[in-house]
Formats: sequence, C-alpha cells, structure tokens
Amino acid sequence: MNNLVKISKDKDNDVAIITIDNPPVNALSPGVPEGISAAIDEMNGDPSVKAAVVIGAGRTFVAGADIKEFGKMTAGGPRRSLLPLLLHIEDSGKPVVMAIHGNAFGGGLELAMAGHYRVASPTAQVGQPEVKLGIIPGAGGTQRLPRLVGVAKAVEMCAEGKPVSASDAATLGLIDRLIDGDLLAGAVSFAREIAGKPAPKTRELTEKLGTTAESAAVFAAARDSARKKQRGLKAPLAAIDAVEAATRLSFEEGCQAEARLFTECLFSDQSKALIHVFFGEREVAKIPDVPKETPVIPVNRVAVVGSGTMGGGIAMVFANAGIPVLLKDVDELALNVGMDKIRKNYANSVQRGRFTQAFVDERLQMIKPVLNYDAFSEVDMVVEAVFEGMALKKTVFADLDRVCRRGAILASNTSTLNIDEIAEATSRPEAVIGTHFFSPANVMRLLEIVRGKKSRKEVIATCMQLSKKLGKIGVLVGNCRGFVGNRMFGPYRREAQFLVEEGAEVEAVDKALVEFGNAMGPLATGDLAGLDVGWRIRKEYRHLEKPGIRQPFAEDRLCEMGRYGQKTVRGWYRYDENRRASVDPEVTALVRKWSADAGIPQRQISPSEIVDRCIYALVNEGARILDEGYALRAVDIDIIYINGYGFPAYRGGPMWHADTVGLQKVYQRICEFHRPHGEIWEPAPLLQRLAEAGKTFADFDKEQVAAA
Ligand code: T1G
Repeated sequence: MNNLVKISKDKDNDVAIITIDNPPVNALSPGVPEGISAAIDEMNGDPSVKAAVVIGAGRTFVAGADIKEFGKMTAGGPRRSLLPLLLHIEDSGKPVVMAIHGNAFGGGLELAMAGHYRVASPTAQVGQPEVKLGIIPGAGGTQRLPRLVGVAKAVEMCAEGKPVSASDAATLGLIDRLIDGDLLAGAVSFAREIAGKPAPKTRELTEKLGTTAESAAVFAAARDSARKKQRGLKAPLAAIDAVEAATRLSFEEGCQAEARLFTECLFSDQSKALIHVFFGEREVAKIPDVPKETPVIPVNRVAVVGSGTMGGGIAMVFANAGIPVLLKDVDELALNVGMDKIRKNYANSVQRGRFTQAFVDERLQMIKPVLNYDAFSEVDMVVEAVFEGMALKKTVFADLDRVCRRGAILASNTSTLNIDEIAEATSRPEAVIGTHFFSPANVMRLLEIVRGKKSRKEVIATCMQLSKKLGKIGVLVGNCRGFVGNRMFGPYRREAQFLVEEGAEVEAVDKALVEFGNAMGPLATGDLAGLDVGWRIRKEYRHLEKPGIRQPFAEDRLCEMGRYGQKTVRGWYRYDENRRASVDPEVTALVRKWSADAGIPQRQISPSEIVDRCIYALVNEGARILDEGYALRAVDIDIIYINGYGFPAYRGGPMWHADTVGLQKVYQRICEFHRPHGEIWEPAPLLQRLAEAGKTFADFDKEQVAAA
C-alpha cells in the first residue's frame, strides 16, 4: 500500500486539512508518520495556508503506534520514526490543531500533544495505555504530558493507563476546546481563530513541572500504589521513573531517559506476554466455522431462572447493558433474598463510585422479579442459573421449551454439566447453549460459551457478539466435563492438595502461587468459592474415578467436618468477621495425621516445585484439551485463565507461560513428575509432539489458523 494514501490532504480556504486514514483505528503504521510529516511540509510551503488541522478518518483519531509492528522492532522502536515527526510538527512555522474524536491513545495522544492546540468531541477519550502492553509511552509522552496536565495527573495517566474523558482533559488543560456537532468544521474555525498567533510548543512549557522535590510525595505514593494494585508489573514503575525524569532533566535528556526505560520494557517477557493478551482478547472472537457475517438473533429482552448468587449477578449484567430482565425464582422468599442481594451489590457500586445512583435506579427498574413463566414467551433469551444438579436443570429446560417462543435462545449457566444432555430435555437442542459466567458474575470479565453438538451457528454468533455488549470476553469452548476452565482447574487444585498432603504448609502453597503472580492461591480460592461445591461434584462423579489412581483426600475430609471455607468461617484457613484469613494449626495437624494414616511420607517442598506442579498441571491438561478440540487455540485457554481464574496477564496465560519457559523444559519437568506420580502426570501427547519438534503452543495456533 502506498504510504501517502494513508494521509489525505485538503484545504478549507486558508486552513489545510490533514486526514489520517489507516483503518481500523488509524494506528501509526509505517508510512503514516512519514505521510503526516510530508503534509506538514506542504502546508508550511503553501503561502495561502495559515494553519492546519489534523484529524482521523472513520471512528477514531489515532489509537497509538501499530502494535503489530512491535515484534519487528529493534532498539529504539517506534520512537525512531515518531519523535522526529513530533518535533517537526511542534517546530512547524504555522500552527497545527489536532482534532480528536473517538480515541487518542498512546502514540495518538503523543501526536496530539506535539500539536500546538487540541480540540475534541465531548465523547472523545485520551490516554497513555501503554502499561497495559507492558511498555511505557515511547514518543515523548512522559515528557510532554506533565507539561500540559501537571506531574500528579501525568503520573496517574502513564502508570495506570486509564483513559480520560475529553471534558476532564479540557479541565486539565490538555484539550483547548470541546466541539459539539461537526468536529472538522469546529476545528477549522478554531484554527482560523488562532492563526497568526504565537503557537505554543508543548516541550517548552515548564510552569506545571515544578521540581522533583515538590513532587517527591506524588512519586512515592504512585510507586506504592503501583506495587500494590499492579503487583509484579514492571512498566508502571518505569513510567513513574520516566515522568520523574521530566522534573529533573531537560526535555531532550528526559526523552533519552524515557527511551532507555521504553526499550527495557519493550524487550521484556512481560511486554511480549501482554501484547499476546491484547491480540488474544481479539482473536478469541474469531470462530473458524462461524464467520462474522453469520446472522445474529436480536436480544432485547431476557429472562434469568434462579435468583441466587449467580442468577442475581447475571441479571445485573444484562440490566447494566441496558437489556430488561425477568428474574424468576420458585417462591417469594427466595426472590426477596435475591433482589436484596442485587440492591446491596448496586449500593456497594455506588459507594465505590463505579455507578451513579441515577444509573442504579434505572437498572433496578429493568430487573423484574417474577414467580412464574407467564411473560417468558416475550423474551429473546433465557439464562438458567439454578442449583447445579442435572435433574433440576432438565426440568427447567423442559419448562422453557414449553413456554418460550421459537427462535429464543435457551442458555445454561452450568459450570460442569453436559450441555447436550440438558438440551435433550427440549425439542429444540439447536437453540441450547452454555453461557458459563464466573462469580461474581457482575464483576468477572470472562464468559465461557459452551457449544453443544446441535447449537446453531446463529446462536453461537449471537452469544459471542452479546458477550462484548455485556462487557465480557466471550470464549467458545467444547462440551467436555468442566469445559475448559474448570477442567484444567481440577488438576491444578489436585496438586495443591497433594502438596499439602506431602508436607507443604497450606500457606506456603498459596504464597508460592501468589508470588508467581496469581491473584489468590489455590487453597484460599477454594475457601472463597466454597469447598463444598467441588466436594458435591466429586461425590456425583465418584463412580467415574479410576481405581488405583491417587485422589486428594484432605479437602473432602475438611468438608465432612463442615469446614466449607469462608461461608463456614473455617476451611483451609480460619476467617474473622471481615473474612480475613489466618493460618489454622488445627488443619495442619489434621492433614499430618491423615497423611500418616495414608502412609504418605512427609518432606520439605520448595516454592519452585509447588509452582511447577500446579502450573504445569494446568498446562498439561490444557494441551489435552487442545488435542481433543475442546478449545480452538492455546490463546483461548490463556484468555480464559487470565479473565476467569486470576492468572497473571503479564505471564500471558498458562500456555504462553509454558512457551516462554520452553516446552522442552516443561515437558522434561512433567516427565519428572510422571515417574513418581504415575498416570495423572502422563505428558499430554500434543505437549510431547511440540516439545520434540522444538515448537510452541503459539506455533500450534498458527497451524490451526492456517488449517481452518
Ligand atoms: N495497533 C495495531 N492494531 C490495533 C491497535 C494498535 N494500536 N489498536 C487496535 N488494533 C486492531 C485490533 O487488533 C483489532 O484488529 C482492530 O484494530 C479493532 O480493535 C509510541 C508505543 C482503540 C480502544 O494500547 O485499546 O502507542 O481483531 O477490536 O473494541 O508511545 O483497540 O479486527 O484484526 O480493539 O473498538 C498504545 C490499543 C499503543 C490502544 C478500540 N495504544 N487499542 O477498541 O476495537 S503503544 C493502545 C485499543 C504506543 C507509543 C506507544 C482498542 C481501541 P482485528 P478493537 P475496539
């Protein structure tokens, strides 16, 4: 593609209009910076022109540097092409006005800040989200931003990466004027207003910089917060260092400091992992045999059956997306308890500033509690969220088959049960699908969409698209026991229990996985979800357990004692009234006794063995799932674990992490576990094949895409 085509030039009398046209998000791909630079030269060379407006074609200004190019970069990265351009714009003899709509993110905001003025649509957003990719702004953003918005705000924007609305940016002095209506027309008349006046160069502004000493407390607080809220991430701390450099050094020296920090981040494993996650969250939406043109079913009205913890949360998800919900339960008491929990959750969200009271009042109006199926014939979709028992689910689906109109989607929130068996309870298995939300449903981003043998493509396409509208990441999985997430979680938690039975302290197992980066350890997670949930499922499937295969016993024994975790104040840990956990020596003593009775020798176990056994159990089961075709790609598994199980995004997910370690090394380690622990650690055939071929799970994904 000819570079200059991405930049179109026009004139409105004495104002030049430079349009960036590089769909889908006007990224600063190769040729774009050069095209803008050439257009600026042309404008400066045209005596009839007094000023220029730079604007984006399509739905947005510039969403940043082209992330797809990062893999090809050598030291210095995008800044080599961007920084000269930005200086060139700043040094333009005639003023340049940046007209922002949609998003000005990363290199897009850096470009905008090199302009002499910025105007924006009120709905626009600006930001430096680079830390979400494990990098920092690399084209002067950490040096120009504090000059425009002050040090504290610049630190916040660069270290947290959150977008700022155009109206807040205007208040901060980052945007010079908000333009209602026609942005281009407004920008051109603004340009005409400022033409001939001195054009302020952002890099020369100093009044908002202050001194390092004055901002010392800001930097200290930001580092503290980054270490707590973005635990394990390197980029936020690097971003703070870079902004701090702006308060100590000249603009040029500050840019060099930024460049060093940028390059360190860019070539880090964390950044590679986070870029994998960025594209992965978009890749999972692509289903090879369900093309994006597949017709979708309009979902304007839904019903949820069951107003328990999950049902209530799911009803909130639909209401929050503006979709009215019928919430059904069997009796008044259950319904009142369910609605009270919803109201309480919303009140917490208002308290935490996540929603306004007006928003919440509106949403509560959208949730209609009902005791019967009378209005179900009007809904486009039903999500069943009743107790996890096959018989009850079949009864509910038979009812839904009777009361719902043809064409409605019948979805189950089951987390383990067979979707095809549930579908057989209806006369329309093609309309049945799994929509497995994660607790708390109104918070967790993951939605596992479970494809039944007969689920229609339109039903799948609708649920995939709907997940985005619901603010979720929908990942399509196959119908095997526990689907993808929970199926892998089994071996992961099995190993955690085995490790305790072999001598590791409960808190040591959790500590090792938390230090690895997980949001919570496997045993504490069990206490949070309720140990009895897994216990009931294990009891339901006891008949499927292979004789002679070692099974963990500690958790079952705790449950037999009524220790279900947080909800019974005791589980693996003991909990106080604020649900704060403390080590329970009684559990350690109990497990030691049970292990002695079972003849399990006790030994010292290192944190690295704890991590390897738990994480590689995930990887090995993940490889089986891929081989059996219950997940489309390894990246799907990564996205499931990051958004549903608190796996650290900066490690890219379990499969990417295995690639980073090296599959040969992972395979060898699994073989080491296989020898003493037998069949449960038999290496997955796919893992063995890839390791022996010197390949990765990423290679597997590429081959899948090529074969599709
Ligand atoms: N580079 C390349 N491709 C990009 C891209 C980018 N910056 N942003 C989006 N895409 C692709 C994306 O993969 C998808 O492709 C399509 O565009 C639509 O995206 C020097 C170094 C802007 C909020 O971090 O946050 O600048 O799947 O599905 O939901 O300091 O995209 O269709 O093939 O996400 O409407 C900093 C990243 C870069 C912003 C739009 N910028 N993008 O969301 O669409 S680093 C970012 C987003 C940088 C400088 C540094 C979102 C969006 P496909 P989408 P959306």
